[in-house]
Amino acid sequence: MSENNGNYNAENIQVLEGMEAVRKRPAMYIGDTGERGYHHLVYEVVDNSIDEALAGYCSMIDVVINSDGSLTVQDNGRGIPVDMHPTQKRPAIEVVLTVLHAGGKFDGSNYKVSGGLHGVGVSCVNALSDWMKVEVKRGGKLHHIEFSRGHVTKPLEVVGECGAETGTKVTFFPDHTIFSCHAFKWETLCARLRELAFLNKGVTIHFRDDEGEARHEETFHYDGGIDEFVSFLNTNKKPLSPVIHFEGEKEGLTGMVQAEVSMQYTDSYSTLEQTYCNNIHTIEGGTHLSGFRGALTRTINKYGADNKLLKEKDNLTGDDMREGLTVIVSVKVPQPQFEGQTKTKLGNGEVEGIVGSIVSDKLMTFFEENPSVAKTIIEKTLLAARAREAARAARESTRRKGVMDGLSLPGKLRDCSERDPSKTELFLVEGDSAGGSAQTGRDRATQAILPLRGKVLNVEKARIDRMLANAEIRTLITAIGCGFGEEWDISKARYHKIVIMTDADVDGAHIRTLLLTFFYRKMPELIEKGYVYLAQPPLYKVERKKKSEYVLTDGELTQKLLTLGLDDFEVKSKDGAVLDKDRAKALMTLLAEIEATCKMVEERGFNPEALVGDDSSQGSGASMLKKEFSSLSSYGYGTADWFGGGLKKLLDDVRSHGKQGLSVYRFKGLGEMDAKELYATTMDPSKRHMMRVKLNDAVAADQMFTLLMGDEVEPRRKFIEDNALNVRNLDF
Ligand code: 0RA
Repeated sequence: MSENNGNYNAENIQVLEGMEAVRKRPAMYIGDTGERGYHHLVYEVVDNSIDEALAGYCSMIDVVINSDGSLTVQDNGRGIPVDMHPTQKRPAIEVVLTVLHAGGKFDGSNYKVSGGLHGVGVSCVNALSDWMKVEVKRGGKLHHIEFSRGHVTKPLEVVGECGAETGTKVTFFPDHTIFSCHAFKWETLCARLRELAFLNKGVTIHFRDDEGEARHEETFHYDGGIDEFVSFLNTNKKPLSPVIHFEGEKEGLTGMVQAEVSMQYTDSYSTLEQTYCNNIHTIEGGTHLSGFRGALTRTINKYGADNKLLKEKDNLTGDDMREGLTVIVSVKVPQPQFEGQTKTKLGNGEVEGIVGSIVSDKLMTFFEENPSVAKTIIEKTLLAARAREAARAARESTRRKGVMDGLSLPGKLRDCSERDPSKTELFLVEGDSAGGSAQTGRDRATQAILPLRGKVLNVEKARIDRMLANAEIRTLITAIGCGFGEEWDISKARYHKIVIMTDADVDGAHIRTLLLTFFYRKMPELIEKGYVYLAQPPLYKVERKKKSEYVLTDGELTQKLLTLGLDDFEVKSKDGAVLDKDRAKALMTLLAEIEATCKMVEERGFNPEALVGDDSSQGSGASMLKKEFSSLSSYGYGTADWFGGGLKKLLDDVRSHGKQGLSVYRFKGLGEMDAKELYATTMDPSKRHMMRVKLNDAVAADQMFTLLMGDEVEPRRKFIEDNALNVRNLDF
């Protein structure tokens, strides 16, 4: 208890127990101690600043991943109170940061509408941080306090003046003995911070990464709020309506419920519905979503009937009416109830009616004022219904032939004998020749093979009826066993591993993307459940002294050649000092990177030497080269040593030395491997490498599939050009 100077009282003991409880059972407070929990710490802190913004006191939030791996959240809110807490006899800031659930405002007038998934408050973050430093600007003074693992290590003190400025700056370093994840991910935080900026219009969130190699920086500020969110989600889709916005508030059971909806129809065949309660993404939906869906169905039916655009026999379903729809529903509920498997389903019953009535009234008015848009939407809805009907009829007829229900499996499928799906794997193999090898080499008990011929249909551009008319797609649906559309049932999956096995070339990548598009759009639950995998066949076979070895990537091959090449080979720094093996290897790796970047820059029509020499040159190629050459300077070498040819020769010498007595063979496709080889390298569960397909960010995934597989050519061309720099190691 030394940190409390011995004078602890009953409250202090409670604090200690509270902080210890969080550290003993972290998962109970933040969900888990992996990647999710690690990032959750950030959301918990940011949410406090968002609360200040919602209360009207804060306009700017600054988030920085620091170079030491810690993270800072700074805002210009009122600042955490620093005066003495009336009963606890310690500064209020100490109470906020060390007492569970004391993060809220003390007077109780201001319910916490934001709040992370678990709403545990910043004191939990403190308990789970190796250290935390907090600075508060308030009352003209700059205050500072420090903690370690939830306990005060430097008591509150005034360290300066701040004039009229106010705000809070929290810096923390998560306790790595508690978490299995040890770094903040730019993409993960970016997605969440962008989302928060959309959901809380007018707030500026500035985000910077001072860690890693690439120093990213982004500012999120949207005066249009969720309307801009919808436009953002529909980038690269062709709109059929303007963005339609509804909002309103009504008294609920526990206080005022606010609801906001933005929606827009596009010509796409997919639907994107994202719902939020108190800024929390309710992935499993809930009463706000059902309220919206019900109102949409009622309104379209009524408007359609009243205006003779729909007839009784048209028999529209809600799915038909949501084809091509992108919608955000955001509600603020004083005491939200979260249900469902992942506690992301809103349960408060009264919210359904509140959202429903706001949408019904205002959507009807919109249709009446915009009859041509209403007509376009209803026509699309009718097309969706007809496609669904046609698909159903086709399904009926195939069912009679026993094709869709698994009774008769497709002829091309080489099934396994095991019937327990948790033990079985389905390999989707590109081409008949690889299919043959896979079929011969496989473990017949647990591994099934489905050879795919030619390109799979792009489902991004086809409605359900055309899709089901496609033989390859039908075969896939039957083999997987879960049915389709209205009949979908994940529990009928015949395999819990579905492995996409394609060649490591452009065609293979295309087929892989087509299959992923199909799974993501039409069977998303397979991806959510983690059933979809990508096989990782080796790129090279390396033989040396009659012993062969497989190499997975270009990077691995380079490393191998350099390691072998450095054997009895001396490398010196510019000043002539001989480098030890590790430093030599690091230098050679750097030279190989410089070589690759130069090559890429040249391929795009630039002169690498000129780019490096010109301080004003921008773009990713220039910045990569500049970074690489700045690393090179730690060996005493400069750009002249590379462009003069000296270092390039060194790299070539080491590589060719490494190649001596070595034969390197690059596989051109899976078909080149015989059955034994294919099994040993790519299919054998004890040796293979596979990648599980995960869905980290639904927004990014939707945009990526729209971009890569949709109609718009120009944005796709631009994407490929922009990203050409990132794929230099791939055979694109
Ligand atoms: C308690 C009370 C008040 C503000 C805050 C906490 C507060 C916490 C954090 C955490 C990060 N930024 C924050 N900003 C404010 C109300 C203060 C008042 O009434 O003046």
